[in-house]
Formats: sequence, structure tokens, C-alpha cells
Amino acid sequence: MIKFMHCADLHLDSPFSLDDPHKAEQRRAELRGAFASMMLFAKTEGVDLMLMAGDLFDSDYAGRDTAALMAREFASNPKCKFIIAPGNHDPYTPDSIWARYQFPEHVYIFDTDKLSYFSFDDIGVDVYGYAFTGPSMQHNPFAGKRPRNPQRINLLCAHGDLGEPTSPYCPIALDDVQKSGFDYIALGHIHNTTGIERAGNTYYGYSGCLEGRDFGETGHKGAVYVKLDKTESGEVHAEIRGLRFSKRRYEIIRLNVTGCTSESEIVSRIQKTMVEKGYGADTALRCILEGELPPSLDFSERRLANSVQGLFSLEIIDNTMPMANAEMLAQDPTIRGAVYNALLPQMQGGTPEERETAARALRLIFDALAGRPFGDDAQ
Ligand SMILES: [Mn+2]
Repeated sequence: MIKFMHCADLHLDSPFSLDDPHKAEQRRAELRGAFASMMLFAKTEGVDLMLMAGDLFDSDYAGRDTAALMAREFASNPKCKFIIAPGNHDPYTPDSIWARYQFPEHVYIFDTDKLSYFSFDDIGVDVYGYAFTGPSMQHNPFAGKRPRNPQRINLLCAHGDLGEPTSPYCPIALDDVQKSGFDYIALGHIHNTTGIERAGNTYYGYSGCLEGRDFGETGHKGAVYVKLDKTESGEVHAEIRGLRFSKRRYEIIRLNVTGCTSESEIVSRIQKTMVEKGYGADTALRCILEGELPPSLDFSERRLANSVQGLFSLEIIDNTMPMANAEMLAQDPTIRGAVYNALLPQMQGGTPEERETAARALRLIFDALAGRPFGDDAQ
């Protein structure tokens, strides 16, 4: 039996998308922390191989200190073989860190865009793979190819776009996977994993990234841990586990706040949802408010975000409509009723942009009529 891990898309040195530059810097440090946690796990568990399926760095201008950090981590675990298949963000070029930096001997880096392999007789494993040698790749190097020795445990470590025939990032057809003859295909490129699946006799899938970087990469992130056995007759048994290494997660919720009559009621509704979903200091939350609120309810997105305690960060997006108590308003003989009735068609039937503009206009006018200063989100 062999033990291996599969990770990808570390994007070390990546910029993080957060409003607060201090927190963005913190996130960079946490990403390195997640990497260190994964490496510690590999060492503790005594894994034989780590398959790193590309985009380890965010760009081919990765800093030397990041390369040094990576090399130190590799050096501290000489029993594990590290296999690297450079991706579209960190392609193997003569100037790249892969070519120029002196990594330890037990680090194996694919350096051509043709399928090649590293052979490990001590554990009976061949690891196939290829490198991006530029920012894009039009053809799948393993399409139509088979491992040279079916008796071996045959793994493939690769960066590419599965099921996207026109992708400029190495389009891989499911058929290529199914007919490949590999026992396990460790893919990188897609940051949200959908789990490891099986096609034909081949396990395959994306590990996802190690840390989410923005709201496009929600949920906890990590790596895949596999214990794999191949019998004499070529039968494969695999125990596959997804492991969390991320320090934080990005999450998005849509919250209906109909019935709230004050800002503090909205705050408690957000807090109740946090408890239900288990969101705490590990969570960067985007909360989209929906539903109908009284037009007179004066709230600011920023003030709301500051009132909610216990999260890593909170972003409020207001998609509510100021239409609660609508019947009373529609009957209102004053200018309030006239404004409401004038804006109602756009608030109800317009495009999302028109609805938002009309809702905002109504709030501003009601604020002005009530003598309130415009909220800080007004512009
Ligand atoms: Mn990529």
C-alpha cells in the first residue's frame, strides 16, 4: 500500500481580495500557514508521495523567499517524494523559479509539455505528468496515451481544464480520463473541488485550493489524502479522504429580512444565522439582504457590518425593497404616497438595476422628507 497526498493551486504570494489591507496581509500569512500545516501532516503521517498539480505560485515572478520557504519545507521531509506539475500561473520557463532555484533531490519537477514520467522502484510507482511551459496550453498531452507498465501503480499529476473542450488551459475530455489506464489522476486548476470520482478504472478529480482567496472560492479548502493498494491482478483499492487545511473560509448567504423594523433587528437576524451555520472567526461572510423593509427604516450597510460581532469580516449587500406597509403608503395622500406610487412600477417590474435605483431613490427621498442626513451608502 502507498500513501500519497494530492494538492494544487496554492497560489503562494497571491494578493487577497479584502477591503482591509491589514487583513489581506494576514491572509497571505495564513495561506503560508495552511501550506505548513499540510506539510506537517504529510511528515507526521509518513506519506510516500505528494502530488502538486500546478499553480503553486501565483505568478512566474514568485519571490525567492517564497521559493526558499517551499524548499525548506521539502528539505524537512526527505522521506516524501514531491512531484510538481507546473500550471498556467507558474509555467516551467527558462527564467522560472522551477528552472533556476535549486530544490532538494527528492523534488521532481516536470519540465516539458509532453507526457513524461518519474519512476520509483522502491515503492513500485510511476508518476506521469507534464508542465505548462507558457500561460496557456491548447492540447492535452495525455490524450490517447497509456502507462508503459500496467503492473505498476500509475499516477498522473497534471494541471488542466476537465470537461471544457475549448479551454486554453489544457482541455481534458472525460473520455481521455476514462481510457487513460491511470489508477489516479491528481488534477489542478479548479479551486472548488467537486470531490474525487471514478471513471473506468481511474480515480480522478480536483483537490481544490488550500485557502479561498475571494467569494468565488467558498467553503473550507485543503488537500486529498489517499491510501492506495494494487493487487497482482491489477485491482485497485483506494481509501480517499478530503482534509481541511484552510484557516478561514469565504461564505455567501442570502438573508430575507422581511418583518424587521429596525437596524438592530437585522443585526440579530444575521447573528442568529451565524449561529445556525456555525460561522465564526474563521469566516469571511458576504450577507445579501433581501425582502421588504419599511421605507422609513434607516440603515447603513457599513454600520450594520460593524455592529455584527464574531466574524473574520462581513460584507453587507442590500438588495431589499422599501415596500413594507405598502398598502398604507399607496393610500398616503401626501408627497410620500405620490413618490411611492411613481416609483412602484420600477421597484416591482424593472430590471435588477432599475429596481435597485428605484429603491435607493425612494429611501433618499424619504430620508430627505424626514430631515435625515443621507446615509453613508447613499452614493
Ligand atoms: Mn490554473
